[in-house]
Amino acid sequence: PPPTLHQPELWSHDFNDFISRCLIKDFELRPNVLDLLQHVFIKQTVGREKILQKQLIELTDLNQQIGLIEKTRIKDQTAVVFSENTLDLLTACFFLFQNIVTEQLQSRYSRDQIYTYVGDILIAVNPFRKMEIYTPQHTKMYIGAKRTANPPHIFAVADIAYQSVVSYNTDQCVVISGESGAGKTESAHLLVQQLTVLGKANNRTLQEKILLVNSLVEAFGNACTAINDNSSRFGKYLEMKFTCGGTVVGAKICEYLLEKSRVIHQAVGERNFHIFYYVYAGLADRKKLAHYKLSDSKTPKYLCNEHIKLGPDIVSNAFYKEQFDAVEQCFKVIGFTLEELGSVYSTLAAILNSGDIEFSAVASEHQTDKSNITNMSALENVASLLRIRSDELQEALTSHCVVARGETIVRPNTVEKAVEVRDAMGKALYGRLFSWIVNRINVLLRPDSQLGEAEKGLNIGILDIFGFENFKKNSFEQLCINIANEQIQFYFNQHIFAWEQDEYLNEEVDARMIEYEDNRPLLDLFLQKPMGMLSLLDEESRFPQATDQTLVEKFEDNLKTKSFWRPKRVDLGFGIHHYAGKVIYNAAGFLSKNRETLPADIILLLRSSENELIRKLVTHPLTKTGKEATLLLSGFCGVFSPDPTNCGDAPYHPRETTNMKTQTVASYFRYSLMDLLSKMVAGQPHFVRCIKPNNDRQANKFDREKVLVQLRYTGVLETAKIRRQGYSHRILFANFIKRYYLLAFNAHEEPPVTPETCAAIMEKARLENWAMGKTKVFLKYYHVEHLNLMVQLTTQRIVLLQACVRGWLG
Ligand code: AOV
Ligand code: MG
Repeated sequence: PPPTLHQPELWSHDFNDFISRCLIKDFELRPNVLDLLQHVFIKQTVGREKILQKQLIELTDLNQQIGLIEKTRIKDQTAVVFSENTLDLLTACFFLFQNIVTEQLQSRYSRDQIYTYVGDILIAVNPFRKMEIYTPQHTKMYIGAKRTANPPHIFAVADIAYQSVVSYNTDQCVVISGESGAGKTESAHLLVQQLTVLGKANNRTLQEKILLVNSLVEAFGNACTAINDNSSRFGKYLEMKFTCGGTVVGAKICEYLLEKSRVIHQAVGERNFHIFYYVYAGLADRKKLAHYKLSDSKTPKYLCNEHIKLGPDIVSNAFYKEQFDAVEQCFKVIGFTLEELGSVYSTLAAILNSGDIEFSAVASEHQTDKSNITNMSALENVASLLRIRSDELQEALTSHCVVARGETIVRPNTVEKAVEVRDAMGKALYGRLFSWIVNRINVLLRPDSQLGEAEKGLNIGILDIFGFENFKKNSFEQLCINIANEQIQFYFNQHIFAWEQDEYLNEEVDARMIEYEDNRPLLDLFLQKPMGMLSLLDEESRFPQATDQTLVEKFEDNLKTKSFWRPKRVDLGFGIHHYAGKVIYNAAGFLSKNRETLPADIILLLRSSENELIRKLVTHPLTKTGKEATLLLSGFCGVFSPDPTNCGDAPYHPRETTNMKTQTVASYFRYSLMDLLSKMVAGQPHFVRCIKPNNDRQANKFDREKVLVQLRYTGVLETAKIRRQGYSHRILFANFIKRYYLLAFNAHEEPPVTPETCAAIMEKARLENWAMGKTKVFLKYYHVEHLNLMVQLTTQRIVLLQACVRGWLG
């Protein structure tokens, strides 16, 4: 019997499935109501009463229907429901739908069921505590199991992706999304954990290495923010490589948009990248601080920030020491040499020391402010760690070259300018070190060159980026992070809604189009050329006289949309209405962050280092393939060469320092997004939507409002709808007939491959509500269930008959 709304226990497995069954099988009238509810829910009604009123009138017996629902569900909102007023009715609908979904998630959450399927999407509500659901027994339970055989789980997603790789030999990709702190990174770890088991890495070391990769990269790319103690400050696409037979043979990481500015500055209550603290404490523990020119009494400036005094806390922190040992162990297992490790530590120590270089102003004869280094010891430390000459470093920090009428003139740097150069060096060194580590890992985990192309060809990619952020103060970094999330949301929409509907159009199937919140206009607002926000930013970055103020004014003059506004009384402020909510940004520092120029003198100097790693960081493209090299270079070296492709080995010329045609962070960002997308589009996607149940990182606390907002903006509710209304199974005529012809024809018959044959089968099976395309039959999941059951029965009957006949004859 079909379930009813009174049986919440039946909701547990897949509440979307439940809703569809209730609404389609039980009460014929209900889909209309649900449509309306979702419409109301998505559009938020107010201001559109007229249109909705018309739709309401079109629905027959509406009051009766609402009444029906009222009796079964909305107990405490009776008054609203029975009002004659349309808007009140709609409000009631709104409450109803919100109740159904959030109640469901909440009741599951309270029973420690953090996972729920909505259609083929997995919703994961962050438990904020250790769960006993990732044990080896669980791992086993989900291997090759039918989805309905076990409770929803992240391991099941790993399994589906894996089974698809093996059965269809096509690339797969798992897209994990959710706001900051929702649990994306944890989910990514769990997926890798399950996939290494599934991939039966016959070589245990490879399995171990792949498992360690995440921890290693995250030590360098994650940091404590106001929202999440282990917040990803870069985007990570981890590809696990499989043979056609399903054995894991290697892995590869692509990293995106590391938030380098964190090296030199952290917002209130936030910290630098984890690795700095680990190394500082770890080296102190091994009495090696002096060797790396660090001191435990004087905390490096880049690690203290005005608002938190970390001081000696760092060196005595047992957790940091442990983590240092763990990171070192990761490095070693993955295959880094001791020499490389030493260079990594030196580079990190050099960055920390560089933050302590200070400048003071001295008047020069030309009345331009000159700067002097006031603490030469810090300068000496940096030079010795980087294995470069300290006098040259001093020169590169305090002066720059300009070319005028063919002559090279040395100009002094103001204190402000010198500080900028110093910080730019720290950021660049860290960013390049990070990329070098990632690239080294990729080389070490590359599939064996002995394997044939076909043997190392299949990928399961796992995308884990920084989540949507909305802090008290939001800067350029938040804008980039949020645009990236906007792009992922767009991809989700395309996949779930747009492409599915395209298929209906192509096959000329009459399916109702689902309305969804299309964030395309917003992406255009950011990415369009030449009038999008990033283009405007780049344009302004090219004017030496531009300021952050002129930039915001430029935005205001050119971005004429409701999604952009200037809040009153906020200097340099502008607001964006993102898919996930409204964010107020502060444009202070946008231009300099976007230009991010590292003077050529510094590059030249670093290229003269006696340390091989330092030289590598500034000389060669880090990856070999053409496109990747171009991407990396456009981000790294573009400053020196307007044509990024000839950068790596091209002879360097200091004259190019004054060339304003620089590659900016914004343009690098744009390339990276495109690159990421091209990877995602190449595989079949699986979606994991992480939900944060409260803002306090507390276990067992379910803030309904908070969850509801996330469900709304991620489009989960619309997904439920398209999964219900859409045809989840689309089968080519030939395949359909081959599988089901027994239901309408004799076993020895060979019916022609035509739509008529398919229709005959469906009619014989007494099924309705299916659709016929030009090449495929479009079915709902319950049609397939029914057809399979019938085929099973028919086959049994035939076998029985044959047995009887054999009995008679024999
Ligand atoms: P994020 O990746 O989505 O944020 P994380 O994966 O770092 O979020 O999760 C934040 C914290 O939530 C973790 O440090 C854990 O304490 C907890 N957590 C998440 N998932 C689980 C789970 N399945 N079991 C137990 N605890 C969990 V960001 O990277 O900030 O967007 O940029
Ligand atoms: Mg993360």
